[in-house]
Amino acid sequence: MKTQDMNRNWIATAETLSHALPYLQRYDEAIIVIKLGGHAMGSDEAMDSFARDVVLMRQVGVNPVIVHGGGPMINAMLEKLGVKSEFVNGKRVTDKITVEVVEMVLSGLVNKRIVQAVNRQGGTAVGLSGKDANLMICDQTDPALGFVGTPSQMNPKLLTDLFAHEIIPVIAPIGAGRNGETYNVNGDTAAGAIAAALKADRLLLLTDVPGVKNAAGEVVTELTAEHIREMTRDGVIAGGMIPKTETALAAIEGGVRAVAILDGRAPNAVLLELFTEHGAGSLIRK
Ligand code: X2W
Repeated sequence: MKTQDMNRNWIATAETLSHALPYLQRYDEAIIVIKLGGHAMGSDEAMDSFARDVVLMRQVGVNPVIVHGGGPMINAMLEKLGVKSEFVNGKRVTDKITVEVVEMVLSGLVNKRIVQAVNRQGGTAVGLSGKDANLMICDQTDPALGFVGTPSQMNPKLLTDLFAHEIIPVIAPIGAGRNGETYNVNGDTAAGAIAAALKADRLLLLTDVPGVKNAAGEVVTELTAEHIREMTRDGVIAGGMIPKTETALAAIEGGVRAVAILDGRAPNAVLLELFTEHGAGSLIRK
């Protein structure tokens, strides 16, 4: 027997869908680049839920692109292999053996886990790295960091071709060197470069913190590039948030309309950000 009470949830669902209409219209054919950091990749259930949200985006006419990290997964594999690894200013010092492990873990294990999760939800995902179709050509960032690359030439045509076929690209942050080198690229940096090359409508940086916090420790929901510069100068933005806000500023300079920094572990984070009035995390605009 069903009661009216049990129907309340469905009524709320219908109402939510109805309220989403203006947002669905706004994002029709929009290019949304989603950076999924290693720390935001939780259990298989959380991954399935993320994948379902991305497939829903595709279903309603958005062109989603996933760029992933995988720092903790690289650490775990390096440890198993007994290879030591250290970070300088948020970047992994990457020697020859390390770059091989980084490519295996990111382009292999991590990339295919995400591709499979999206496909299991009924989407069509294809896994790539910056090497495919010369998507991301890199130069060495700093000789002291070894095989760490800075994106210097982007060739995003393959991605727009995939959009035309409603295929969801899933991209590992590995860059191609001009002389056949393999470069390890910070995941946020890669996502920013890809979003700028596509002149994306949104870059969503999914991380494990709820957003950019002010001096009182509250998440600021809307900021300009100028606010970010001020808060960095005053030391309010510090530590691990700096690479994220730097990526955000560079992406906006590069032509991305807005960047959101949000907690990828929160349920339906990307849907909340894109399709509701509430939004999620911090939205940064020019
Ligand atoms: C990163 C690439 C992975 C990454 C690394 O080796 O860990 C550099 O540091 P998250 O999960 O997004 O942190 N590359 C140069 O960025 O992963």
